[in-house]
Amino acid sequence: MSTSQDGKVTLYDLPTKKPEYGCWSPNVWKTRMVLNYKKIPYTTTFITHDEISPTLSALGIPANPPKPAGAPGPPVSPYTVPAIQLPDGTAVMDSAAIVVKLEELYPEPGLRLENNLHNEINKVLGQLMMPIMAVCYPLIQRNMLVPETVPGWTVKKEAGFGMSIEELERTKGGETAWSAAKPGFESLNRFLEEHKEDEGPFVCGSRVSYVDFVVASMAESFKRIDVGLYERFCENAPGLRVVHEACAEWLNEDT
Ligand SMILES: N[C@@H](CCC(=O)N[C@@H](CS)C(=O)NCC(=O)O)C(=O)O
Repeated sequence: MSTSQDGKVTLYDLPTKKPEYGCWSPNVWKTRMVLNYKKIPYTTTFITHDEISPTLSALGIPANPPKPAGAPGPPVSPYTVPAIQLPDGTAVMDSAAIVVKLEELYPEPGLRLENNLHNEINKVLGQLMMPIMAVCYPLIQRNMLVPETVPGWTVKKEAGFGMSIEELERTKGGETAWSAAKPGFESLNRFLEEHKEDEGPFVCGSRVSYVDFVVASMAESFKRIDVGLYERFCENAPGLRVVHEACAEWLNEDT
């Protein structure tokens, strides 16, 4: 196992063709926000979709188990970002596993994982994102992906959706998607209200916890993918903008 020469964590992230941005993936933002918040020294290695499997398997990371047959959503890839390599050479994949590891190794400042709200909100966001994928995926394909990765990404996603990205957008995107997402937004709005301990801007009020990073990562990612997408989300869930803006200081470092 190779160890880091400089004592820094390595974060594996996805590049984008938008020159003004580094990180844009919501899942990678979750990890990056933890690193930024805890002020853990790190460097980023950007790897394209095609490079994810060879790079992460070479670090000794076991592959993700396949998604159970019939489970909703797109297929799970064997290797995904974020992944990190710690200074001692240990590598960890998956934002949920990474935050547990980083909280254990770098406990202060803490992220209140014991409140479990990050797991609860994942159910809410899962419901919300199901219809919105028909809006997001075409935008990701057009606006974000590095051109040489578009064909491979498209084949994989189209196999998951059982139709072309164009057909997905035409039949399930636009207003159809936003109408279908209404119950999801209602759940999100309820969630963003019901855990407040005081008037503060975070999910729990004035004290930040990891659930805020899950919310802010999604918002930041949408903003980078398409500002109209971000604004529409914030119109439907005004509390999203409040959490996102309250987390701004941990969204500064994106490369
Ligand atoms: N549960 C995982 C999901 C990670 C995930 O889906 N990452 C995407 C980027 S946002 C990815 O690596 N996709 C690569 C692929 O599908 O080939 C996490 O949060 O770490």
